[in-house]
Amino acid sequence: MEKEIKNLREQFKKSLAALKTRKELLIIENEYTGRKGIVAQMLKRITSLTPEERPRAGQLLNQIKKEFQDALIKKEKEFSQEGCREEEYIDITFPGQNFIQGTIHPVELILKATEDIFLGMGFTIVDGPEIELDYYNFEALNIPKDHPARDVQDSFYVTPDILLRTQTSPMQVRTMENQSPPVRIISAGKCYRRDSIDNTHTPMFHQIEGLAVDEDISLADLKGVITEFCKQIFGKDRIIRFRPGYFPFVEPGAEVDVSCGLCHGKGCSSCGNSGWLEIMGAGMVHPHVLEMVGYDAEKYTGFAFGMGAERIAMLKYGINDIRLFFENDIRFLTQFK
Ligand code: 2U9
Repeated sequence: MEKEIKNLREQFKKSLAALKTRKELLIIENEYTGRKGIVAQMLKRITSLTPEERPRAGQLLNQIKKEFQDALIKKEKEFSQEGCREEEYIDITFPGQNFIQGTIHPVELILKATEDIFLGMGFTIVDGPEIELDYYNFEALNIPKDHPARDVQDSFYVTPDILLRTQTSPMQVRTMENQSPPVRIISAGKCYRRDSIDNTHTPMFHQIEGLAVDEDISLADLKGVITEFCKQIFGKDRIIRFRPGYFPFVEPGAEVDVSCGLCHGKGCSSCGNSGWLEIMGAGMVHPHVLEMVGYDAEKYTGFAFGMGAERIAMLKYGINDIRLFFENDIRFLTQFK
């Protein structure tokens, strides 16, 4: 075995001299002095030697292992002094690569924030189909076939009775059909209308609607709930006002404005000098809509409101073109966190 050890020393010297990278050094270290390396295997073979030969072989093998380890440490130090090219070894002290994390879409931020605000006021969230029956989208909301309100919600029809929902109200009707008052629900999601694209219209947009039906619900409840929503979304200093507005499913109906955050009602270029920004439509649920779902309209009253999520996002973040939400420009999208 003595001769074999001598040869091994020569072989190791050659390998060491040919070393160019730290990676190669690790391979050689493993090959010679590793747990399953050449020296370890030779040490195992000692048992096959005569008892006289064993002490000398053991001594030589331990000596050569120490020699190899010292030589490898020396080489490692040389590498450190020279400096290595990055791809040749892994520097575990080097900071890790940044993980690129996505951001939440601004419309989704508004949908989630709104749902949270109304959950906090005791509402529950309902969700439903985007492909709807004409009955739930129009008829049950006081918009029969010949009603002019259908013209302003030009729709994508799948069959004469089925369409892509133009508003999220159908889900509210479906919920009322399956549930007795009290009802406090928020329905939010995608809606579709055959609008020409411009800076405030896209054929798909997101709507958020709320509905509360119970005994003794009044316009004052609606005002309180909308005021709280506006303060949480736009800021504590905001106030709201109601202007009369017509929607077939509510009576009376109102357009709701929030005071301008820049001029606080005085009038500036961002609010068209009016001091107010229109944010939603609202009103007291039409008694006929309540009757259509089987509610006693003498006993129960309700309020409802509806808004475009994109419009709320545009007002909150100062965005002037709705198309930006759907162009997937990462420079735009990553600004919202
Ligand atoms: C039921 C009864 C009544 C929801 C309402 C509005 C007024 C409204 C528009 C705002 C901008 C739609 O996105 S938009 O184009 N909505 O003005 N929505 S009251 O009224 C309901 C809903 C459900 C059963």
